[in-house]
Amino acid sequence: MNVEKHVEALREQIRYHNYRYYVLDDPQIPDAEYDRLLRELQELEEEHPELITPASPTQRVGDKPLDGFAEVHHEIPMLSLDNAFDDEELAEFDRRVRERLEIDVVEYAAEPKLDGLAISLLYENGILRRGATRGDGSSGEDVTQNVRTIQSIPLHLIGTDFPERLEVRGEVIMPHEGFRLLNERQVAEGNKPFVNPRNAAAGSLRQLDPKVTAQRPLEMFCYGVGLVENGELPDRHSAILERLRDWGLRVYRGIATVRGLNGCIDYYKRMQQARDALPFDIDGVVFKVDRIDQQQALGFVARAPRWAIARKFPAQEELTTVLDIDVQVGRTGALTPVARLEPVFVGGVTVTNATLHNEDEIRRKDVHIGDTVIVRRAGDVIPEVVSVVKERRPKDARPFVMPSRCPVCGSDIERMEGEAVARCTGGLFCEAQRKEAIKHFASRRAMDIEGLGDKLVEQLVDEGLVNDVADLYHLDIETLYGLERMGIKSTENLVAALEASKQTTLERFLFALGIREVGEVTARALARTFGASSAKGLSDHDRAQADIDRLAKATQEELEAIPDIGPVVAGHIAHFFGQAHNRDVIKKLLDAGVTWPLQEAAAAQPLQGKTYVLTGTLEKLKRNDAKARLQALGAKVASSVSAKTSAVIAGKKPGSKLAKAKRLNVPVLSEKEFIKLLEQEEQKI
Ligand code: 5U1
Repeated sequence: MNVEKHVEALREQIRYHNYRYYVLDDPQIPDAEYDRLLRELQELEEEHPELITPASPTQRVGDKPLDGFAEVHHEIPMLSLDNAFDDEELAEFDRRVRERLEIDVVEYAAEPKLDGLAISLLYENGILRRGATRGDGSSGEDVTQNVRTIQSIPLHLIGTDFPERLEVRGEVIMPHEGFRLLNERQVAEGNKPFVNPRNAAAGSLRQLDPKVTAQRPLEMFCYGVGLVENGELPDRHSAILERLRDWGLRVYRGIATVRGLNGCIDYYKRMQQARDALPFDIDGVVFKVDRIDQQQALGFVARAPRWAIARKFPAQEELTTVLDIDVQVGRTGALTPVARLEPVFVGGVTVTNATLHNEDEIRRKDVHIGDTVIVRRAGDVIPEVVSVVKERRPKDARPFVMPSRCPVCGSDIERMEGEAVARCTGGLFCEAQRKEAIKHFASRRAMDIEGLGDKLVEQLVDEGLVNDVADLYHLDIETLYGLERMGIKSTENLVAALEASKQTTLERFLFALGIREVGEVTARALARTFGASSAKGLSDHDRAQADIDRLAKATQEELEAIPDIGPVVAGHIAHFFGQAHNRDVIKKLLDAGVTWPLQEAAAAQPLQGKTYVLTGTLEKLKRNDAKARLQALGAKVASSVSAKTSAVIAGKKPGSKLAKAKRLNVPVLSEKEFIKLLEQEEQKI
């Protein structure tokens, strides 16, 4: 094959794999193979620069920053959408459509309404020529250089049956995870974080330097067409979207066609439920009359079509005022400033408090008592203050001052260097910490004491009936019956739940103790190491005590040898068991009958907490077998290399992962070394 043909064949393959990855969400080849194709193309283009075309997949990022954005006139205006804020308004819309079309039932295409930035893409003969913002609907800004950097936007459509000129419209968004990482980077580099993913997406697309945009995790979903010249499109909106997908454009998977108002309401409910699990923000759903001839018959009013409507979700952000700022003390003594708010309906509930996280966050957001703020409540996430509307700050607004003593127990407050969190030093002397420790102990993933809710814990501590977690096991019917909301049935149930919780597992027990930074994963690793010491001839009680004693005596070094445990966590564990009162409480718990079964160590997983990445071809092992053996040893197998990767296993013809591993100083194992590791670790189980 001559070079030109080879270059074109490579581009076609890359285009196809982009399509599999971004549009179908179903990659056909591993990342390493894709990287190899791209590298091969890059090398050929370096050798033959005359073959480079703007639509080549290597040419996404232009090298010259712009002085400004040129204006783009939209030949077909980019309309906006009318909104329906409740089912009645939606019913009104459906009634108007039916009356105008003189039909009984309308078929609608139903789509999520993505919360991003509307963009128009112009393709000429299948090649991306121009990307533009919506602007005021009749003219926007030319952001071609920037949209070209978005991987889910094809530079070249797939196939041949597309119109000669085709304008595709859709939304550019930033997914949550990318937004979180971007903001972490912004803060680390001393820049202001973005308020929400939409602002981040808009800010990223309006960068004059495309290299900056290329670093931003933007994605595009298409929802319609504008200009169409010399080419046929299907006669239904839903089929047009299918066609766009065939040409390599990304269209949201969950688009449906529904019948009539009831179909619309069902779809709305489904998307509302799905909303919190989606990886990006949506602020409603859009219903469009599906038949294009019916759309044409309906036409437009002012700036919106008569054939479409956005049914909006309840807002997740609202304005309200900060009445005061209190400080809450958590289980580990962490002090969290909480804004007491003028009640506001947001995200479907009335919100009266919002977390301000810590002192630095208050400074960064510059929140004063009396300020008007934007409050956000998304899904089940704790409401938070997003930002302050500075223009509305009243003259008598007061800055927040962090107390120098714990507001609950009066102990000193300390803030370690490099930590954002201030802590009460009172430990279990502090009533707030005690209450939180008991709530955590009883919680579902810890000792799972059903019926011991937060309110009851507070009552038990307030009335002096429970001082530490071990006191819970001395509660009886006489003590509990008659407390607030404790009738005979709930009392009996709670006593039974307390009894049942005594049979637990070592990992639950260790998690329940609430040792700082010992979450479930660390607790499991500790249980695997220290569970079921030498059990011969010991009673359940003594064996449990022996497990604890072994853990309590573990040196910092022994602890750090456990996967997932570093010096800081090892220090917290040693500190916890170094405190006599903690050892006393554990003894009281075991004396009360808390115990766990013996078999825990049987399932030891020596590579727990480790992550491996496989690259290249293994000669002796099948890749799936290698993966399964690693997983059986407790290791994770990841598809990309990061600084946290424990090692990269490099077979023959390794891909770019090997280079990345070297760059990040991640250990690299040959197949031989890898097999040795497997055999060595498998002997341990
Ligand atoms: N999903 C979707 N979002 N969205 C926004 N479809 C859609 N259509 C729009 C807009 C502004 O406008 C057309 C109906 C004109």
